[in-house]
Amino acid sequence: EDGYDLWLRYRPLASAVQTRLLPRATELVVAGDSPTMRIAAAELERGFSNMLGHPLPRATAIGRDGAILLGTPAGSPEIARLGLPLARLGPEGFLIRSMPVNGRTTTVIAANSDVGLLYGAFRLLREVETGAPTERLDIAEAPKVKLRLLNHWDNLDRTVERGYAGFSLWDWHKLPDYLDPRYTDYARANASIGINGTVLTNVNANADILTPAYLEKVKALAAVFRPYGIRVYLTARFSAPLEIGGLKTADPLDPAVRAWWKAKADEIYRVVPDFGGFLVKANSEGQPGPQDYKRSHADGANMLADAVKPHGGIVMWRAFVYAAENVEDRAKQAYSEFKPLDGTFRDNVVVQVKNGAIDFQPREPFHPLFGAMPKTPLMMEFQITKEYLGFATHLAYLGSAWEEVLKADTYAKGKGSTVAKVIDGRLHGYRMTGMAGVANIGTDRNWSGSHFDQANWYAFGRLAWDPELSSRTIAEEWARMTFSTDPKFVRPAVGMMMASHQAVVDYMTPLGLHHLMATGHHYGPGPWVGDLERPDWNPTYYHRADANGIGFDRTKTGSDAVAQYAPEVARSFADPNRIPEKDLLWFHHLPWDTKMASGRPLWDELVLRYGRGVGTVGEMRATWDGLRPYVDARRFDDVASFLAIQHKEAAWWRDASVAYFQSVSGRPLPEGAPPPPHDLEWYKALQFKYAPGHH
Ligand code: BDP
Repeated sequence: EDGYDLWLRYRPLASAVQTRLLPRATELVVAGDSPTMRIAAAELERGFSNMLGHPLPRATAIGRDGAILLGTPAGSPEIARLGLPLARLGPEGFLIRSMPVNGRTTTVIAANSDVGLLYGAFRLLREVETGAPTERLDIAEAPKVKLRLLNHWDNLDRTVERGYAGFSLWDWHKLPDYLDPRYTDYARANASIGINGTVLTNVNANADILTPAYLEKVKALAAVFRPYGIRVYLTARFSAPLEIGGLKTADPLDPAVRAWWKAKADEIYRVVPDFGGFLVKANSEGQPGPQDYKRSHADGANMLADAVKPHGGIVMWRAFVYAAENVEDRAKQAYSEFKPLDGTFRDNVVVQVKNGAIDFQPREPFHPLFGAMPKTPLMMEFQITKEYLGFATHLAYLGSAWEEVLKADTYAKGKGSTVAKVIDGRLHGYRMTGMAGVANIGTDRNWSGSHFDQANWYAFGRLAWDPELSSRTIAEEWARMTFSTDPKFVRPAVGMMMASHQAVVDYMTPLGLHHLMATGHHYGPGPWVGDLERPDWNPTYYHRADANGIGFDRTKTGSDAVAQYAPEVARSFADPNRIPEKDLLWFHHLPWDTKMASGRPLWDELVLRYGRGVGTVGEMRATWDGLRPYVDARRFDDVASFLAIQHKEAAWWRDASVAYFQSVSGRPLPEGAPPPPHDLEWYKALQFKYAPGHH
């Protein structure tokens, strides 16, 4: 196996399980017809026949016990007669129920829409694939979040910004005439986890995507994705009116500019009638935006929102902004910029906020905007691709990292005001809800660059469907479907996954440190870097280590970023004795001899954490070695090789970081901590022309 099949492998079940399940899958009755229903039916046939080793015959009406019946009340009087409680399941929910129909035991999959049926079909297959019993099913589910989107940072030349899984899937040259079968497989995989939208292009946008020739290609992709319930979105380059429109300005209040975008939106919707809308990165890291014309982010977003509004489109406006001229702590800038704009956005604008205030660091406290914009829908942006987590070769399961953020309590409306409740809209009654994941997918045979990175794509979809799911449960589902349902495999594999994110945090940026990666490509350690043109690009800006101590003071005596959080949260973050140790140096600059919870001085603790991270990777390797009997040879070897790379690089991170911080602290290593094998200059001199993202 090469990993192409993802979690949809449908391998034959153990014969005892097959014998038990066969009477529950004797025939398939599809009540109605549509492209989406045909896909759902084909998936059930494929899944059941492969797993049961027996074809699932089609029938036009229920003729025997053990039928699977699929349909909507609107499309089938037979389903309507069952009087199932579908109303509260909305347009994308589904119900799976074991019940008698026409006197025959039947498994009914019902929904209000065809795409609900497709989700239901995938769900039933998951039950079977994970080894759950299917005799007495009664499952009713609806997604808690409306926009469940992948963001592809794919350039039109098919390179992928921060991509570690090959080139972009979108073959612009051969589109629209040649439709790579992979587009269908992509849509199928996404639909299986409930993803219902995809932004095809990089946030660092190219206006060419909005020209007629490209729109024809976009139309072809949209047609492939449509029956899978997936809509297409594009990034809008704010200066497009200049670049492809022949205008002299892109000022959002200029009537000619507004007319240009309106006409452009009309044109897009003529080509792709169910186009989802625009995602915009503006006035951030050199991208053009409304502030180039002294207008606000709301002015820019609202202009685009007005253009797509008549067609039912939306605008996702990113809050990832920080400016070179701005001397304010970078962690504070997005809040400072956006909080005052709360309530000034059109009703079809949603502001897309990264999980933390800096930039997808291995660990960040939740972004202070969550809970702070009750009148503006905020959607979550997670990064699935592992830009700051060792790229594809390091095993880091991100479900647990995302769960940590979603469970964080903003206290915006008192205790229990979790980020999950902001995102699913319950806290503020948002009219729009969403979660975006920066995709880790490319042309690599295994899609994600590594087998275990498939779990992050999977976990993203599952959390977008329900932000309160447990990351452990998700990991278990995934491991069962992707590798083996044998508990002797599942338990250790999931244990390894659940420990993996903390391990990376420990060997890269323990105790709340952040942004210590090497310049540009972010491959490997660079805590010593302090000479970049912008202060807030330098690791030294973030760790502030000197002979006395380390950490960024974001309390009142420092940048006071804590004040951007609700008072309860701010008080806890501001108090070095109350703040969780994992976030300590994010908010505090502390002397090296500060006593930690362990009783050790901060310096010793820091060095030990670095070592602990490396140690955990060693344990992961040992765990994986023990799983050889349960995994096919190719995937086993792939994972083992990557774990060996991770182990080597974890040690490199630890050694280089310890060498550097020791040069600053001037302290001896704690007992038992091995000295780095090379001196600091050796680590600093390393060059990586081959690192992905090297310019
Ligand atoms: C940073 C990436 C950069 C992205 C930026 C963004 O290094 O490539 O363009 O985020 O999210 O993490 O816009």
